[in-house]
Amino acid sequence: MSCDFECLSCDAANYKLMEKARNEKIETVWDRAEAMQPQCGFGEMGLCCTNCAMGPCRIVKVSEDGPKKGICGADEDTIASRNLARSIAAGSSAHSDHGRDIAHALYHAAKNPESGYKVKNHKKLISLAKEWGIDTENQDIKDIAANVAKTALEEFGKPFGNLRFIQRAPEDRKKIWNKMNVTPRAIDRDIVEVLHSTHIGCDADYRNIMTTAIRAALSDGWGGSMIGTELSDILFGVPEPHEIEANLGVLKEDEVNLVIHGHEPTLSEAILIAVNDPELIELAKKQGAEGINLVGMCCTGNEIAMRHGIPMAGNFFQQELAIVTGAVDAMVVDVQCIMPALSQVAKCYHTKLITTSPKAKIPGAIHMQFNEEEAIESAKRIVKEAVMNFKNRQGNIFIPQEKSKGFVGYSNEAIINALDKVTNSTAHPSGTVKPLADAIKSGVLRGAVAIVGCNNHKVLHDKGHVELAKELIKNDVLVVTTGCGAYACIKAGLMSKEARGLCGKGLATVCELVNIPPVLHMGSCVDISRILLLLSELAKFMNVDIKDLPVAGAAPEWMSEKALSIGTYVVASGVYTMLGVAPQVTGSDNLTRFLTNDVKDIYGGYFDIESDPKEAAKKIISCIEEKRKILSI
Ligand code: XCC
Ligand code: SF4
Repeated sequence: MSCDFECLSCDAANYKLMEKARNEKIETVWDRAEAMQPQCGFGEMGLCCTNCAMGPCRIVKVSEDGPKKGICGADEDTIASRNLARSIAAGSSAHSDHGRDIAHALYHAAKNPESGYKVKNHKKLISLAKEWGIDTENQDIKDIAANVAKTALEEFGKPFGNLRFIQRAPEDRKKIWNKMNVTPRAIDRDIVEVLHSTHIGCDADYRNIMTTAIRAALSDGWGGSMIGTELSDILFGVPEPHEIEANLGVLKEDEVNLVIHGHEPTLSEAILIAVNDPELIELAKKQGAEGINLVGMCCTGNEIAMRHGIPMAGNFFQQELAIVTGAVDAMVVDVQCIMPALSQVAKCYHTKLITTSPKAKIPGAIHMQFNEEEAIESAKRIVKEAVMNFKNRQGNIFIPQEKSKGFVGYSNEAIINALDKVTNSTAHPSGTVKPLADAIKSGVLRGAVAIVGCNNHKVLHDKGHVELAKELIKNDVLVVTTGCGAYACIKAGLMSKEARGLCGKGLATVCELVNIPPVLHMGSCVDISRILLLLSELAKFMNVDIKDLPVAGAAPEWMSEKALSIGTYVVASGVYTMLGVAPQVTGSDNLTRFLTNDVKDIYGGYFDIESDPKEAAKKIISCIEEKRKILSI
């Protein structure tokens, strides 16, 4: 590696492990990123097409010479927009398929006692059933749950009409979507349409390709992701604030360490029940361990942290390093963001990498199918595998000391509750966003920004998230966060109550009064649907559209197709969105201008690109102040 570890990550927990990896000749994501340089210029600009077997075709942009069209005649705009649209569709499909799995689990909870799942939040179930016109009078709770699950599943492929959750958006927003013909219809249909229209010889108009892509992205945010979040809350409970520990220091030398990594709470909730099984704990003790230590990684870690206070071990770029500690007895994974490299790393230690989903098998890993039909039983088999591996630990163990404390689990319900407690509830109907609106209107809070997304070697690990969050809270901007951004923030201490010391006066006062940290953990990346709903409620309350609110989105270290889908639905929902890494579209001037400029006039939101967190903060703050001016607040 050509530089010290400090220029690769700003998380000190990683340095000794990076050194350990180097000494033990373990290759990590940073080594592979270095070996990949220089990265392909055609790909970087979105100008390589492999959509048919006449290709690959690539457009030469950097010089006068070389082809300017693909063999079929597709130009740079067509090729770049088709590539982007397909990525958005893939991202939307990943989130939405997650939502579908939750809906299936809810159905099993209702109809199949063998599954072991139980509906936890009856209130939210009944309220959603009523919203969807499902009969709740004198109905058995299980029948209501089954009907809600079935109705949710129908959202994926219904032949007519639009998605139900669209009704939750402000009227002006719905009008824009209708006018632009992007109102999502059925989730699968909207995703399929992107694949169809980007097939060779179909849509060649970049603006129209983006229309189709935007519809598929909205199908994610206001469809698949929202179904995932709402039904997870019904099944597993609405998140509430918990104080937890985060970073690789949560691994324990004397306990069986089971890292759960991936996305879907259907698996992690079952694993959580299994690790508390007295027989398995006894078995762990027989193996010489003090107990079983369950910790989370990536979004699935967010899910069980915010519902159960389980420690968050690390984000996307720490998955290999967790194994390099030598103390992980099993890493259990389901879907998304699981590096195939893990099986190579695991081979060098005693760690068992256990895949559980038919959608994500990895050569070299052990596959133990997780069945929702008998969730708890299959989770117990997986946990047993981890427990029995404890005795195989080798001598080369190093667990870093670094861990931070912070509060996680700020669902919209939790945020509204926290605000309700301190404001005079006779002055406003309890359970509304009025206190939040008041704080924004009065200027005590200048606005709010969601910092979300992944890690990417193109940005120093965690720095994009942490520096941006610090700049914003210093300027009285409330930060909410999800995904791997949330890990970065909690590890840096920004979710502790002490972080108030880093805030401007207004935000510090609000945090003090409401007893919240200045950076609020709102969950996993499907939970960005919570943010959409909060914005929607706020806009309706203030009698404006989402685009008028002094808010912004930021994905300083994004890398996944899911992040592209998120960014697109957030922009199409009216929110200015700052990216720390440029998307692979810059080869098309028209498409780049469309995303960073033209969409503003249509949807109100638009993309901006800035990799320096301080500069990004300046731009975001000036956008927020501009909105305030227009609102005369
Ligand atoms: Fe994956 Fe969701 Fe990105 Fe983290 S933030 S790297 S998508 S785990 Ni969602
Ligand atoms: Fe080339 Fe056109 Fe085929 Fe793409 S679709 S590979 S541009 S011929």
